[in-house]
Amino acid sequence: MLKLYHNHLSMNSRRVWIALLEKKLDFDLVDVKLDGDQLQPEFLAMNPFHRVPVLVDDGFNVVESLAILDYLEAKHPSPSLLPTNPKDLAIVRMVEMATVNELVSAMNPLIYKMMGFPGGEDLQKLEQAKQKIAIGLEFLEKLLGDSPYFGSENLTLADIVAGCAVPLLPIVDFPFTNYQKLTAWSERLMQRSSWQTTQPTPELIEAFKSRMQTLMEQRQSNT
Ligand SMILES: N[C@@H](CCC(=O)N[C@@H](CS)C(=O)NCC(=O)O)C(=O)O
Repeated sequence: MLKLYHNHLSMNSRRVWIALLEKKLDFDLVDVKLDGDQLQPEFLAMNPFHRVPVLVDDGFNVVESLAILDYLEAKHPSPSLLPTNPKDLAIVRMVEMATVNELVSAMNPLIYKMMGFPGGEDLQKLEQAKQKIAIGLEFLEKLLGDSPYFGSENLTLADIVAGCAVPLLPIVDFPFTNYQKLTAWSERLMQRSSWQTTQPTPELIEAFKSRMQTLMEQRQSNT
């Protein structure tokens, strides 16, 4: 049986969880509490970088969410989440990488502001982040074009990766309704049971915020 070590609030874990559901695979979910479980020797033996997700398949450990998605696709090719046409495949890879390397990193200052972290009110950083997010969204909107999903008539890995980040933007005070194609695409994803099942609840988000705030206060009082 496949085993996914994950955390319900981790966008990286959620990608894999959604892929497992979309492929209708049987798997066990193991919740990893990120205030220490990930530093335990048993977990470090699976992932020395102490991060979720980790997929364990019959004693074989796979770390790094994008590598796990590729592993699942290669091992369980049906239903396919990757197009074969070179241009469409390039679109999928561009969306995956631009989401991870550009968009998600640009979202961090907005997340810090939402969490009330020290430095989270740095207006210059926030403005730069917003500009970078806007560039990312324009890039994605163009790549989506008139297709229902990135590079395909059906769901792809690109939709899963971007679909775990873009729909969170309104939560960090970046509504994207002026990107009409992305808005319709995001609504399409939200209708899928895989997105509904894996959506973090508002209670979980609130609990996370207050845990992070306590941690920041503790850090400040120790300095
Ligand atoms: N590049 C990794 C990033 C994974 C990652 O950053 N996971 C975070 C949660 S979203 C984590 O486990 N953090 C705990 C830690 O760093 O100790 C991937 O895509 O799997």
